[in-house]
Amino acid sequence: MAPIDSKEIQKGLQSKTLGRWISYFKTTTSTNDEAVRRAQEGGQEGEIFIADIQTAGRGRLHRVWESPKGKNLALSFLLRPSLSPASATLLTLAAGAAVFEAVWGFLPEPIRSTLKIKWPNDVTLEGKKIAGILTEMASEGGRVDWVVVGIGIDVNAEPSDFSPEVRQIATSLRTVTGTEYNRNLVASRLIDSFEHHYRTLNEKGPEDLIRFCEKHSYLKGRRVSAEENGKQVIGTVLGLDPRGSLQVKTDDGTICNIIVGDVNPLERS
Ligand code: BT5
Repeated sequence: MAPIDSKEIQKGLQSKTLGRWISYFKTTTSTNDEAVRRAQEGGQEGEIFIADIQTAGRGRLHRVWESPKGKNLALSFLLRPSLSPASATLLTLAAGAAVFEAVWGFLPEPIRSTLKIKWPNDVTLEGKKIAGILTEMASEGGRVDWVVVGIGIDVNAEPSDFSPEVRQIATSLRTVTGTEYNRNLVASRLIDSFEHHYRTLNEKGPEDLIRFCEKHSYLKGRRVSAEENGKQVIGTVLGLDPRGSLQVKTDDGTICNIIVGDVNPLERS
C-alpha cells in the first residue's frame, strides 16, 4: 500500500491556498492535536496535517476514531476564517461536501447513488459510515481565532481492521468496490474540493453549500429522533437553515432547529 507522501499530494493539487503547507507525520496521536498545537503557536490559514498512523484518533464527545495503521486517510485543516463562531457547523458541512465529492469521483455506478451526507458530520455509503469530521475551534470577543477541521476517510480498511462494534457501522472505498486506492490521490481531491466549498462559503455565503448538502442528504424527508436542549425530538427532517442547523418538523407541526447532536432515522435505510 502506497505510503502517504505530501509531495505526491501537492503534485495533484489545483488549490491555491489549502495544501501549500502540508506537515506529514508517520505516527501521531491525532492530526487534530497537531493542528490545534500549531494554531496556538500562530500557524497559518490553510496548513494541513496528515498522518499515516493515528494512535489516539478522536470523534466528538471523546469518542474513539479508529484509524487502522496505514490504511485510511486522517488529515486536519487549520483555518482562520472571518466567520462568526456560530458558523462552525457550516465549516463541518463544507468538509462533508468535500468528502462527498472526493469519494464520489472514485465510485462506480450504481454504488455512487448511495453516497450521502449525514448531518452534521458524517458521510455514508450504502447506509454505512465512510467518513467522519471533527471540528474544533477557539474564539475571542465574538470572532473566530482558529478552526481545525479534522477529516477521517475509510479508504483501504477492510472489515477485519475495525473493532467488532465499528465493523457493524463502518465501510470503506475498498470494501464496497474491491479495489485498493492511492490515498494521496484521495487527499488531493479532498483538499481541492474543500477549498472550493470553503471559498464559496466565505465569498458568497452559505446558500450553495446548503443546497448541495440538502441535495445529497441522508436524512432529508426521513423520520428521525434527535435531541435538542436535552429534550428528545421526533419528527421529519425538512432540510437545513442558513446556519446549517437541521430543521425537524414534529407531529404537532412545530419546527425545531437542531444545532448540534446525533440524529438517527427511525426506519431502516
Ligand atoms: C466523528 O465523530 O465521526 C469524527 C471523526 C473525525 C476523525 C478525524 S481523523 C483526522 C482527525 N484527527 C482526529 O483525531 N479526528 C479527526 P463522531 O460523530 O463522534 O463518531 C465517532 C463514532 O464513529 C465512534 O463512536 C464509532 O462508532 C464510529 N467510528 C469510529 N471509527 C470509525 C471509522 N474509522 N469509520 C467509521 N466509523 C467509525
